[in-house]
Amino acid sequence: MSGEEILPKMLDAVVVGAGFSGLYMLHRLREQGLSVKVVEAGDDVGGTWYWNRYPGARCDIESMQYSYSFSEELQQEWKWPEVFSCQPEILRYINHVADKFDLRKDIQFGTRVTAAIFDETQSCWEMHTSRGDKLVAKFCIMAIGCFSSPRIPQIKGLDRFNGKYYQTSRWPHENICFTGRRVAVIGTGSSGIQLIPVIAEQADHVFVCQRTPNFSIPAHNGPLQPEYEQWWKSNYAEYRRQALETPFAIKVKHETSTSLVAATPEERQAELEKSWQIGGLEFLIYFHDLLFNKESNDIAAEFVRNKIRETVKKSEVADALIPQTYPLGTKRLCVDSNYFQTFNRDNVTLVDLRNGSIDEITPTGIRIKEKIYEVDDIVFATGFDAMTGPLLEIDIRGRSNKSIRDKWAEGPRTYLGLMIADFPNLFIVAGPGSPSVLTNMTVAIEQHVDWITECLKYLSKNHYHTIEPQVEAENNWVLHVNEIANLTLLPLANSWYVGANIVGKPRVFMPYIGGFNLYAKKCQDIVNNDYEGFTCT
Ligand code: N01
Repeated sequence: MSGEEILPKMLDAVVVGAGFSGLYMLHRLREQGLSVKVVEAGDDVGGTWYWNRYPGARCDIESMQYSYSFSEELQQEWKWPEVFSCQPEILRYINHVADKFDLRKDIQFGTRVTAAIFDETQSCWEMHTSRGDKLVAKFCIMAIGCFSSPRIPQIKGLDRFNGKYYQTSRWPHENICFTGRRVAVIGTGSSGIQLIPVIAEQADHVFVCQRTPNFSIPAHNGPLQPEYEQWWKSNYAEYRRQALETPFAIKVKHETSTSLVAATPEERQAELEKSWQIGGLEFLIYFHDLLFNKESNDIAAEFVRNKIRETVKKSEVADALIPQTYPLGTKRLCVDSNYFQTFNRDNVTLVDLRNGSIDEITPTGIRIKEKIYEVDDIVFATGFDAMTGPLLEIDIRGRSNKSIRDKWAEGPRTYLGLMIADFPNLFIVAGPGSPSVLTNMTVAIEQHVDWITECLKYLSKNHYHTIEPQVEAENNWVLHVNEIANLTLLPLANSWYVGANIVGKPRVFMPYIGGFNLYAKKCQDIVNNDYEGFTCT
């Protein structure tokens, strides 16, 4: 034995993650004839939809839009049973895609990338995994999602709890039955708001531990009507194209030019009611200025507060459920099925943590000051270290061994949310600085994956080995992302958008709120200008 290390075969690309982004990235790169390997932490495809199996989990974008558009055959053949699909249906769809395009053979499951180091001498990325493997590739594409770094709060005593505890984003694969059990749910974000009504139907009693009340709009979900499905399928490409021209990458049912501020009280009420009946996230889009104009936002927020007052029978419970401290939509707007109605059930108790936070978990329950809530199970719906968390968990090192953790110590810095200066040939899908989480994710993902694919073609055609952003272009983009955010009401809330849910995380508005349509145009303009702001060597 010579003792010399045998390096693995150099691949064209390693893609990290086999969710919506990673699968489509693999498909596109294989089409180009590139050698690609996908490394996925889960034991199967699906990403977010693989992990988040909690009861009630569903998408808040209509499935006719929250789906791939790249294959006409796929979008014509697939049948969604409901308007807003539940997690098992979305996972069934993703599995179908993986099978249809024969994607699994290039995916290594049950493996986490722990480090990615750029080798300047070879201009390649060396990746290390939790299984001790080493992979080497010219390009590294992080398709690891924005919500793959879950958080459970450190509460004293959890290790001594005699019951069972669960986390929404690490839900067991077997069916969990809460019949006859007393359950505490901690957290009332999108996950908690979807989960609580379902658990309340089974459990003996549910204690909902709420730290900050949330605005939520009814989904009005139901079976997908054949006429509506046919309407989409009869002109799918055109409707998808129309979605691309909107700020949220969503084709909405209706919008109004009515200004809530200028309208009479009767007109306001009528328009708000119309918007409420459409429901879901479209409530935020129906009026054009809710995220910019505080007066307009106040009117819409008060309308939602009144809906909560009308729905929840006990006024003291309604008052505790009403958000008062931030504008509507500045924490991610929730979309629900019977959330506020659930508080009219005798087996549901709202525990308002503003009157005292959880001091301890005892062997039999949750203690807040002197009171112990005796429970059999605890469900943590306590969120994620969003957007940056998944990237910072990996030891990523670029030129001169520079660490992304050091580079992002004051907040994420990217050019277009796609690439990072000093980290050549490293791409991020839906990263911080891109519109991603503020849009229909599947559209944002396809736009990024297509951009990356075109970029690799360009490099190959021009015999370049590396591409990376120029520092000045990156600085200007970071500035632009912040300036645009500050024109809106969004930075006002203590949301995960600004990292406020993670102790010590720098307060920076992470996604790009300038609109998907403008963003996509900017990306294309940069390509048309010979990859302006990038250096290729
Ligand atoms: O997480 P969250 P999520 N003690 O961060 C509370 C997407 N998503 O998983 O607001 C007590 O929103 C925390 O309180 P506060 C979507 O983009 C989409 O629900 O920080 N409570 C909050 O109530 C979404 O926005 C879909 O004061 C504690 C909750 O836990 C994102 O994922 C479905 C606490 C966390 O809410 C994240 O949603 C699900 C503590 N120590 C998720 N720590 C759909 O498509 C935290 N909390 C529909």
